Amino acid sequence: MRTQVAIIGAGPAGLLLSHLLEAEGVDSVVVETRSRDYVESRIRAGILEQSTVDLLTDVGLGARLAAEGDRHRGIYLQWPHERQHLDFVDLIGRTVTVYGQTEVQKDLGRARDAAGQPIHYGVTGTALHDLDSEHPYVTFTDAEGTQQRLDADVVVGCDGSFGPSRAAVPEAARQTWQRAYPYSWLGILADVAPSTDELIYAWHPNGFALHSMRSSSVSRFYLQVPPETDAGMWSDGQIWDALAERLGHGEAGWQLTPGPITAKSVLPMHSFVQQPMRYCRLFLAGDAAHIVPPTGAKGLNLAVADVALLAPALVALLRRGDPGPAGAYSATALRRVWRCTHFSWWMTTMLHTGGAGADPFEAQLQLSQLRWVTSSEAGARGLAENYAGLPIGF
Ligand code: FAS
Ligand code: PHB
Repeated sequence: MRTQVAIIGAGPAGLLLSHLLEAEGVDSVVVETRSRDYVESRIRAGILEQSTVDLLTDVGLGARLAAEGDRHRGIYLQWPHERQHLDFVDLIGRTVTVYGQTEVQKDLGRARDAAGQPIHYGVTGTALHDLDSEHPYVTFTDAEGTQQRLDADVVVGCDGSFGPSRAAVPEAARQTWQRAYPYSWLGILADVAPSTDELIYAWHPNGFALHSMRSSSVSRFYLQVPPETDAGMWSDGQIWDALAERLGHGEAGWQLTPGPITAKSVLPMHSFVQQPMRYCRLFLAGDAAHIVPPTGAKGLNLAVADVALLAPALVALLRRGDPGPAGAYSATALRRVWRCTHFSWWMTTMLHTGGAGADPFEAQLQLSQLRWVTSSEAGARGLAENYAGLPIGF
């Protein structure tokens, strides 16, 4: 097989990249190790920044998003006896939208079907070759067990944190940074109407909690848990008790409504950045190049921002023979990557407590930061700009 762009990974980065390239007459082939059902059903991100919503809308992927997405003006930050709302519209004139990554994935899949996009699901043994030549190629075994070779002009690694693309960059040519946080998130999905109109990020001495949602009848929650936690260690009753305790803020009249839990999973919290995001004919986008803790709701949005930058760069390279934008891709993308990495670290360290071994000094610093962010317009605007306001070209 031959194509202009070989894309490894059919997550949001890979499928959106193929969509953006095709709109500019550049063809691609996508190879994906999982099944389509798996990719479209795994529960991940839930919040789209306005720049993500605007981009998806501009490229014809906004119909269901407009009909089913839930636009929010802001978020609540909370600590015992205090719940404060940050209104992003008042602060910076931008909003965020609740629309699950599963739905983004389905919209992308349908759009790629309509375009006749070749996507090979269920592949194994993906390997990248001759990336430092003018004729790179990818080999893999397809779902029927046949060895395949895909020749391309460029290869884009959109294969997330466990794919082969990161390591395809020679060690001497890459630099990585990582930080493991001393806690994880226990994420649950529940068939119950949210007990809040907008997301609640709650600091609590016993651990952080987040009340998010997926629709008017499905809620999404996260609990800070020790890093080695297994989802099976928590009964439904223990989960609801911990959520009620940490999300309750002592104000009369508010209470958390429990309901049937339909999914539980533990998400480790860590940061990872690999640079450069280009090596010869290989480009990296999305989680393949960077991972952020989800406290700042950045993961999916950062993947979108990467491909929104990479697609025009590849069009310039492959359609107009202009290597400039592709040459600038890594440095430009990394500016936003590090901004989002810092913001995700800032939100994470502000809101996660030390649990049993908590450092009382650290707790006072966190509470002081929360009081400042929710009482100072300058502080609140800083959070709003990072959470909802970074333009695509940042
Ligand atoms: P993805 O990981 O989505 O896609 C990569 C694709 O490459 C996958 O489909 C994978 O199967 C495929 N692949 C891997 N190896 C391959 C190979 N050898 N050959 C072919 N294909 C291969 N972000 C948030 O903002 N909020 C959240 O709450 C949140 N929760 C998350 C929970 C989990 C369990 C995980 C892992 C991530 C979560 N994220 C969250 C981050 C997540 O949303 C990512 O940022 C987003 O999926 C990034 O998209 P991609 O870069 O496309 O990577
Ligand atoms: C989610 O709804 O999955 C979600 C929302 C906000 C976050 C992280 C996850 O910061």
